Amino acid sequence: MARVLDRLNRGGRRRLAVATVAGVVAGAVAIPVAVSAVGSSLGSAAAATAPQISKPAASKTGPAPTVQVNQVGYQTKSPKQGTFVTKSESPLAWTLKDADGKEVASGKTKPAGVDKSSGENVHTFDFSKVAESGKGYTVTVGGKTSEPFSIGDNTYSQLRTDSLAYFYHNRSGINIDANLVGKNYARPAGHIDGAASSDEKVPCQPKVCDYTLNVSKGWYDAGDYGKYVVNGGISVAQLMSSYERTLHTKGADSKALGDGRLLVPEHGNHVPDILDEARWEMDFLLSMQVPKGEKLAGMAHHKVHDSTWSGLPLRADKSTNKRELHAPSTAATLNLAATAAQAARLFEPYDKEFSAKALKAARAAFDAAKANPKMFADPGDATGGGAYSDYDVKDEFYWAASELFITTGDKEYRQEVEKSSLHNDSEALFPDGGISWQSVGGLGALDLATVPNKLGDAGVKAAQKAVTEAADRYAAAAGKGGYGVPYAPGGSYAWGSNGQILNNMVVLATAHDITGKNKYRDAVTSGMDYILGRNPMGMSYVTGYGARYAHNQHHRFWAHEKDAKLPQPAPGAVAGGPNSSVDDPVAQTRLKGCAPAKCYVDDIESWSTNEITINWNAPLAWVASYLDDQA
Ligand code: 9MR
Repeated sequence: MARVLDRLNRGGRRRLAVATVAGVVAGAVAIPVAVSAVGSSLGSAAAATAPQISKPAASKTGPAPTVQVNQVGYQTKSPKQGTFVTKSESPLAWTLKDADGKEVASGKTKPAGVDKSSGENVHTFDFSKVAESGKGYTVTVGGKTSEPFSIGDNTYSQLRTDSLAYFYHNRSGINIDANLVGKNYARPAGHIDGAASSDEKVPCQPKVCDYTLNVSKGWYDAGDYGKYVVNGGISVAQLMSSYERTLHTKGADSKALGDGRLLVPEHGNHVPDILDEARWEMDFLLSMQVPKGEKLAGMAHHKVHDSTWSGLPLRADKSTNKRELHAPSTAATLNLAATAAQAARLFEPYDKEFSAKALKAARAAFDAAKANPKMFADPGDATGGGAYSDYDVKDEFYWAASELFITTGDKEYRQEVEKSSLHNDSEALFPDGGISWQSVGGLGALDLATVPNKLGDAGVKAAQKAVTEAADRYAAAAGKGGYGVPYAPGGSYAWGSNGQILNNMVVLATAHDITGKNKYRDAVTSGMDYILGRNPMGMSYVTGYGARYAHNQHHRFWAHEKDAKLPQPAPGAVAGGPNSSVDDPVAQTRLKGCAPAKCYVDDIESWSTNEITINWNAPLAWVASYLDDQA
């Protein structure tokens, strides 16, 4: 295959991706959705459109409106719905006005009873019939008016770029360049050699190992400066999948993710920008593998972080905390196996050496995990960083085996996939609460269902059925309640509920890619409406998006609320959102007795409701990219 690639490299990049995808697994089944001629992902840097940095107006503050809409906007062809909080039990008149205050449409609300997630009586209204593009529309019901919103086809173009820029902003080990992000967001590299807190020669916690590793690069996890293989895994996988989707899905726009298009410093290297971003994390993940010759060679260290919790604000380069590697774990090792296997096939056209290195690491990791299937991270190991512990790694095994099988076609991995109790079990792969860093089996299933592989027609169809069954459940959840949200975790909202909802939207969107059925796309759209303002808080959870948006997220550098000289979170970062177990003191004081979808406070100290992380922004970016493709 190397020869084929050499030829294609010379022969022209347009055909490269097509040949490579077919070439990775000789004789792979073509997935029914993969009907597009794969577009060039490689628009030359010169021809590409440079990324635009958005400069949002300040968020409105004060009481939220009771007429709740997607404050960013509705795509022309999508359903357009909103929610009104009212005590009234009978239908009320609503009017839609344009920016000049002229009535464009009107109708009657539909009483929906008490919405369980908010504990409030609500009505819904529907103005789907309006398809005229414009800005500054508002809806008025019962004397109350919504925030303004647009109708149009570029609703999600900027969000696609901004949500991916989140990852560059949060890179470790590199200067964040003012030429790319503007001077407010620029900062010196953190955790580089010479810094008091460096990731270039990190020892283990006492008694864990006697070597040091260079674990620089990667993304900081969240508001803290920890780097966790487990959470890095799902995040980088979703970035890679956002790109991989464009290779196999009709109408998906790979160019928007291509060279010169996103906020990364690697413009002009002929590698799609989204892969450049993923590579920054992959290099880190690979560096966490226990080196050859050591007893646990092939395993991956679970995490690296500060030995104590630091306060905030704190710019990464100013940290003086000691960094430590924590013991290897089976879950981290399988995260490495899965993502390195996926990287091997995606980077093959661009960097064969890296692709081969990744595949070798993935195979070694899988073997090591099989030899050490029960090395679990200690849930109590949460000083200076999160625990990310997980006692059930069946799903990690399934994900890793799936990715290795897709990339190599090897019988050994096929057997691992097929013998797993999770195989094609929709409810186990896709829990109602959503896939997450702790529940990753669905990542394998999504790829088996959409990336060409050797399962055979019946095998691929069964994988697709597991996806569409899950999507049916999520779509049904969206149809209930007053907010159209595809999330029904049984009465409570999880830590990072917005990330969970976005993950459900990834499954719905994939079901739409597979079947073309609009009901799935519509549930993705209404999920995004929830994220961007049609929710019980009446606000957008994405920084810089909507008239009234979350802007005080828990972050050590974007800590404007603590220090006016520091910036607010950059545009395109999604807050974790309502968390009904309110796990931090600020939330506990301010949110006593909150209904699940109202357990949220936009305060920098509310780390359990208002943090931002890579694993919530990754599905946001995936979904923004999908939705922008629908326009
Ligand atoms: O997202 C994680 C959530 O599922 C867990 O319940 C929670 C408590 O263990 O931790 C969350 O992850 C945090 C991590 O531990 C440290 N970095 C910030 C993460 C987001 O809040």
